[in-house]
Amino acid sequence: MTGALIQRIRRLFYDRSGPLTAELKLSDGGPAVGRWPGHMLPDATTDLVCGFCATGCSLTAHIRGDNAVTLSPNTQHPVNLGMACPKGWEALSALDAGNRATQPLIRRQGRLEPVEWDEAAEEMLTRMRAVQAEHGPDSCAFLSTGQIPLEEMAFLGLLARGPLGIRHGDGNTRQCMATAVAAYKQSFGFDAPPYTYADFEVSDCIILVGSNLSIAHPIMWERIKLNRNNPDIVVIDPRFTETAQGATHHLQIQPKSDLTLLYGVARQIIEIGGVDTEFVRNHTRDFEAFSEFVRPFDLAHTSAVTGLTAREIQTLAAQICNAKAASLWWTMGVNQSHEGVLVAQAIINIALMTGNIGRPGTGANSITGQCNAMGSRLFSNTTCLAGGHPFADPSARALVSQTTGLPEHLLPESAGWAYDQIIRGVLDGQIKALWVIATNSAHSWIQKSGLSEALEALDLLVVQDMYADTQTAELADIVLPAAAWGEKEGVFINSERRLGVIRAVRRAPGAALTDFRIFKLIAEQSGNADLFSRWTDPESAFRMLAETTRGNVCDISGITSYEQISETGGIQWPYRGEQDNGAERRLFSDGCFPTADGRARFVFGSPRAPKAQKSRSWPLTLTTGRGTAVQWHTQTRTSRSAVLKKLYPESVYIEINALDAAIRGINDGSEVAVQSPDATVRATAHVVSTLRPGTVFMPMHYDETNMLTFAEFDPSSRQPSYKYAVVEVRPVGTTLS
Ligand SMILES: Nc1nc2c(c(=O)[nH]1)N[C@H]1C(S)=C(S)[C@@H](COP(=O)(O)OP(=O)(O)OC[C@H]3O[C@@H](n4cnc5c(=O)[nH]c(N)nc54)[C@H](O)[C@@H]3O)O[C@H]1N2
Ligand SMILES: Nc1nc2c(c(=O)[nH]1)N[C@H]1C(S)=C(S)[C@@H](COP(=O)(O)OP(=O)(O)OC[C@H]3O[C@@H](n4cnc5c(=O)[nH]c(N)nc54)[C@H](O)[C@@H]3O)O[C@H]1N2
Ligand code: SF4
Ligand SMILES: [Mo]
Repeated sequence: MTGALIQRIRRLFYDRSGPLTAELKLSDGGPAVGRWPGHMLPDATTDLVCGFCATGCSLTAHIRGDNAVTLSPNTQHPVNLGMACPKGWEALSALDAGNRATQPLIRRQGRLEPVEWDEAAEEMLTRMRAVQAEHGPDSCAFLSTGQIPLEEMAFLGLLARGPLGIRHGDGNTRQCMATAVAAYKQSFGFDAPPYTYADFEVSDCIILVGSNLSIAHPIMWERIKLNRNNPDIVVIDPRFTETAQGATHHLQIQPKSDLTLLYGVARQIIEIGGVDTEFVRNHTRDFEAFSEFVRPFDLAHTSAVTGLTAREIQTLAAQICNAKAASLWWTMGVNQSHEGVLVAQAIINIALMTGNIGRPGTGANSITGQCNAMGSRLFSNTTCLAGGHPFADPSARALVSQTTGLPEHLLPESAGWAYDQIIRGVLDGQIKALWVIATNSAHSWIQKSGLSEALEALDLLVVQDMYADTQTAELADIVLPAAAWGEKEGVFINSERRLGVIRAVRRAPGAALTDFRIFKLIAEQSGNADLFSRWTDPESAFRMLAETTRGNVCDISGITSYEQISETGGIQWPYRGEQDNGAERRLFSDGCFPTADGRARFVFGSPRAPKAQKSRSWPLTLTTGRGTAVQWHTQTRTSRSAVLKKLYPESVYIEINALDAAIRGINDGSEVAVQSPDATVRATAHVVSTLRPGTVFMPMHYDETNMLTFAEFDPSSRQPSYKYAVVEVRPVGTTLS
C-alpha cells in the first residue's frame, strides 16, 4: 500500500461519519455550541428531518454524551407542528440493529468475507473495468434511491455516469414518482408540484385519488384534520381504506378506471357550467380539443366502466364546481398504472379547467413517497442534469461544469436505460455488472420471479446498504457498509418542495462510511481525485448544487448554508433570495407556467385496458400497496423496532372480500395459496368488507407480494403498474388448476 493510500484510509476511518458538524443547541434553547462528537454536552438537542416518508417532519434528537438517545417531534416546525408518526418516533431503532453492515465484504468461495475498504474499492473497480473492457459500457449499470441526501445522489450520478463510464443509471424513484414527473413536465413545462401543506388546511374540497394518506403520510392527514372549513374529503380508491373511512365521501372505483372517471367528471363540469373560462382563456392551451374529446364520456358510459353510480359522478363534479378552493391530490393509485401519466394529467386538467391552481387551498398535487424522492428528481443525474436541466441544454451544461468542476464532456449527455430496461438487461445477460445503492430491488421489483437468480449470476453485484442481510445484499459479490440517516448530514426535499437538513446524531457502526465518503473513496481510488476535489464534504457539495439551479424553475441559489435551512424551518423552492421569503409558498399564483408560451397544456388520450386480463383461471384483480403506518417498504428498517413489530402482522396476508372467500371455502385467518400466471405463494387470508368482490389486496412489505405482480409499464414514464395483476386464491390443500 502506498503512503498516500494509507493516509487516505486513515482519514476515512478517523472521520468516518463525514464532517460531524451537527450544531448542538442546549435543550433550554441556549446558543449553538461546538462540534460533535468530542464535546460531551449532556442534555443537548439537535433537529433533523425524518428519513422515512416525504412529509418531511422535523424530529428533535436528544443527546446524552455523544449519542442521540431518543427522538421527539419538533414542536416548532411548520411541517409537523409537534407531531410525528410511529416510524419517526422509532427511527433510532433502525440504527441500533445488531445486523448493521459494519465491514466491507467480498464473496470468496461462495462466502462473504470481511475486508478493508481499500481492498473492497479496488476489487469493485478492477472487476467493473474488466466487464466494461470485455462487454462495453452498456454492460454496467447502477440502481439508486430517493432515500439518501441530494449531495450523495448528485455525487453518485456525476461519478458513475461520468469518469467511471457507467452508461445506465436509474433509481427507485422510477417505481414511485416517474409518472408525476412526466405528467407535470408535459402539462406545466416543469416537474413542479405546486402546493404547500397549508393548502390542506384551507381547501374546502379535498379529493384524494389513489392515496391512502392516513397510512402513508399520517402527518399530512393530521394537517387535513386541522382544516376548519368543514371540507368535503373525497377518497377515490377501490378499497375502503383507513383514509376513506375518515373521509366524507368514498368512491369505490373499479381498479384502473380512474381515467374514464376523470374524463366523465370533466364532461359533467362542462355541462353544469363549472368551467373557469377566464382562467382557461388566459393561462391554458388546447381546452377546446379537450372538451370535444370528453364528450363521449357521458354518465352511462362512465358509470358502466367505473362501477360508480351516475349520482356519485354528478356529486363529485358539483363538489368541485361549488368549492371556493378545490384541491386534487394523488399518489400511487395513480402513478403505478399502465396509463398513469394520462390519469395524472386528467387530474391536472380538472384543476386547470376550474381555475383551481395557484390560489390557497387548490392545486393538482402529486404527493411524494420517499424522504428525498424530490431531491432525486432534480439532482440524481439520471433523468435530467443536476439542477433539473435537460441533459442537452448547452448553457446548463456549462453552468453545471463550471460549478462542479467537472469538464463538460464528462457530464452525462442523456438518460441511460430506465429501471425496467436495466432489469431486463440483467435478466437477458446484457447487463453484467450492477451497483445497487440504498434500494432493495430483489424485494421491491415488479413480477420478480427469476430476478434473484439473475442478480446472483451477474459477473459483479455490488450492494451498498446499511444492512448486509437485505434480500439484495445477500446476493452480492461485494457489500459496501453504509452509514445511515442519523449518522450523516445532507439535504432532503419534501413533498411540498421544502428543503430540510439531516444531521449526524449517532456514530456509524464499525467501519461503515457515509455514502458521500464511499463515493469519494471510489472517486479517488479510480484515479479521479482531482475531478472531485471540490467535493470535500456534503455542505460544500450542497453549495455547488444550489448554484446549478440558478435561473431554473427550481432555483435555490439563494440558499448558501445548512444553518440557513434549519433556522427557518426549511425552505421551499424556488428560493433565489429575500424576495422569496415567507413560511409557505405555492407555485403559479400569477397564472404563469414554465412552458414556452407561459400556458399550461390540456393533455389527454384514450383509456385502454391493462394487459393483465381477468379470465376463468384468473378471476381476481390483485392490488398492492402500504399495509400499515408502521411498516416501511421492504422492512429492512422498520422490522428492527420491537415497538413497531408489535403493530403489524409478522407474515404475509391477503385481504379478500367475504363473498369471494365464502365461494372458495376460505375462512378468516386460514392459510391460502395465491396463484398468478407466474408464481404461487402462501399467505394468511384476512376476510374483509373493505373490498368489492373480485378484488384482493396484498401489502408490499412482504417478499412474496412481488412474485405475483404483473410487469406492465406506463409507456411515457416507464413506471411499473404495481397495482394491477390477476390471480386466483384457494384454500391450502386444494389442487390449483
Ligand atoms: N407507512 C408507510 N408509509 C409510506 C411508505 C411505506 O412503505 N409505509 N412508503 C412511502 C412511499 S415511497 C410512497 S410512494 C407512498 C405511497 O403512498 P400511497 O400511494 O398512499 O400508498 P399505496 O398504499 O401504495 O397506494 C394508495 C392507494 O392506491 C389504491 N389503488 C390501487 N389501485 C387503484 C386504482 O386503480 N385507482 C385508485 N384511485 N386507487 C388505487 C390502493 O388501494 C391504495 O389504498 O407512501 C410513503 N409512505
Ligand atoms: N408490490 C408493490 N411493490 C412496490 C410498491 C408497491 O406499491 N407495490 N411500491 C414501490 C415504491 S413506490 C417504492 S418507493 C419502492 C421501494 O423499494 P426499495 O427502495 O427497494 O425499499 P426500501 O426497503 O426502502 O429499500 C431501501 C434500502 O436502502 C437501505 N438504506 C437505508 N438508508 C440507507 C442509506 O443511507 N444508505 C444506503 N446505502 N442504504 C440505505 C435499506 O436498508 C434498504 O435496503 O417499492 C416499490 N415496490
Ligand atoms: S409522517 Fe413521514 S416524515 Fe413524518 S414522522 Fe412519519 S414517516 Fe417521518
Ligand atoms: Mo415510493
